Amino acid sequence: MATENTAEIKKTVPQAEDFLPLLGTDYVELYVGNAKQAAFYYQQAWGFQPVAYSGLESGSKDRVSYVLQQGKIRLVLTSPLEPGGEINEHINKHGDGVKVVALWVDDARKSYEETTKRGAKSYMEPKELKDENGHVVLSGIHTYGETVHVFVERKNYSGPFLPGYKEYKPNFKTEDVGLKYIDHMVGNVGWNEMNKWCEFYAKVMGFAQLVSFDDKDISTDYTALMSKVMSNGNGRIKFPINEPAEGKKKSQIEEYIDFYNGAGVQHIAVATDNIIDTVTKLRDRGVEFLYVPETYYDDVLDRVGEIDEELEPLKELGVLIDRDDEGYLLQIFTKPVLDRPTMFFEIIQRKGAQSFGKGNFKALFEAIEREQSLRGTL
Ligand code: TYF
Ligand code: FE
Repeated sequence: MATENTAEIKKTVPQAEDFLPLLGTDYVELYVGNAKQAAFYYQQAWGFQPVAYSGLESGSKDRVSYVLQQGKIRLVLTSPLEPGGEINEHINKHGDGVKVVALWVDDARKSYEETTKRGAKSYMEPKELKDENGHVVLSGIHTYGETVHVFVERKNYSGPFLPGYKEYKPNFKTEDVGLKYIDHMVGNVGWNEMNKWCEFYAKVMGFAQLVSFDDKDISTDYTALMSKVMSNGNGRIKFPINEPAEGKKKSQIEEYIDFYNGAGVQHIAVATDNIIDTVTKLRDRGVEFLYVPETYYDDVLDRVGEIDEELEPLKELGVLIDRDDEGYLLQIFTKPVLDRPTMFFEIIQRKGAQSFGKGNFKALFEAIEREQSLRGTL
């Protein structure tokens, strides 16, 4: 599951050798209350394709998981089949949310050793799983909140997902919507914890901060937050980290932390190479996006200059545009995809730009503020 995005990474600290080479994001696993219906949602609304299943029929007595895929993006939706236990506790505390950000590696044993010896807290000691399709090695470490990273070594495996899973073939299919890979995944952490978690990614995982052209330190009239972007050595994995900041109004990050009951994954940014087509399809299938006032488009081209796309469809959909010294990007954000105002998605199309849309923060945060206001949480 490699990402395509291997842009040159500007680092604050030059690095000698990458002790944790990452091939890409392997999968993202959500713990949810009803995996069957979540799987239906991600297939019907988001165009993910069925890949694999583990549950009663495959010999799993205590949990069920559906594996879906679109482009290189693999989602795993897991629910408990019994009361009690780690999954129920996670759902009770956080609602539905991301438990595992799995990273594809060549050597899961070495990944575990290199990170735990640098201070990572163990989640799963290296273990080998086998079936008729070969074997995989998995290991895992804790990160912010109750989120974990699982290292997946699958070079000796040819099955649909992992041992224990069988092929999942429901008798309905949806067209995909052109999603290609995970561009970045953002973590919200508690007050004054951003630097601690950036240091974790630097020290324990060998990541470096992307240069500060995109640092966010937003504490004006609108949403107050701070953010830094950490990236691994080859640039395939990018993890912005946000913390709340004191502002005139309640930070959207604080709202998240309140409802999630702690740190966790805030948004998953998925890349497309035709944002107009992708967002049109998503919207037609019922995915809800943040509303941007039409006035945003009055002077946007003065700010970003010429773009390949027509402005009218971008305006109609509410797609935001930003430029940096390498090119431009198009991005749009969904409303939270859960009842709690916690996780949402970003759809992004990069046309050279490797930044995160700094020029859109004001418009974006004002749109989020309008939603917070409707919820009475501003
Ligand atoms: O990932 C990013 O940095 C952008 C912008 O709460 C952003 O998508 C930053 C903070 C936030 C929502 C979006
Ligand atoms: Fe983002």
